[in-house]
Amino acid sequence: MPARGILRGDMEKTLIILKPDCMEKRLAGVVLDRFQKAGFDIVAAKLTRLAPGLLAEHYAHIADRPFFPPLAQFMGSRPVLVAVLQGEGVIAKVRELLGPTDSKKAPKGTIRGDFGTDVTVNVCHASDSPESAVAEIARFFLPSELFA
Ligand code: 3AN
Repeated sequence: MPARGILRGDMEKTLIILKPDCMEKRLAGVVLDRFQKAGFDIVAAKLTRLAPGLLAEHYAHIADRPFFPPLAQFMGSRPVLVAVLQGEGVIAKVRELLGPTDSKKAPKGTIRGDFGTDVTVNVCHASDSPESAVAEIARFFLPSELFA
């Protein structure tokens, strides 16, 4: 077992959002279990309802796309579980466990392939690069809220 606490504070981290469909279907435990079974630790977590301003910031890279308004409406439709996962290679591995953005194209055995509906209703968001992980974690958590 690796050392805990401040010794692991510089280990790779990613931000995940268990989306409204995941919460409505009561799949939070199942999805988190897959990440934990892959060897990753939960180092921060909270339940929150995403406000329009926060969604505009989080989805700034797609804010001009026609699918943004329905996506923002969906993401703000009920409280979501936002968490930070930590572990070696966590950013890429979590994306691999999720499968492709479009749940219909996601293979069985991936989280979206098993539980997702389509490209919008796709269970879980995860950071796609080290840069976005840093920005997204800072968007949702204070440094003091990370038990890294
Ligand atoms: P990902 O979350 O897999 O990194 P992004 O960042 O390209 O995907 O898109 C952000 C979110 O926007 C996706 N999770 C998905 O819910 C939604 N989205 C992406 N592309 C489409 C699309 N063509 N139609 C509808 N929703 C989309």
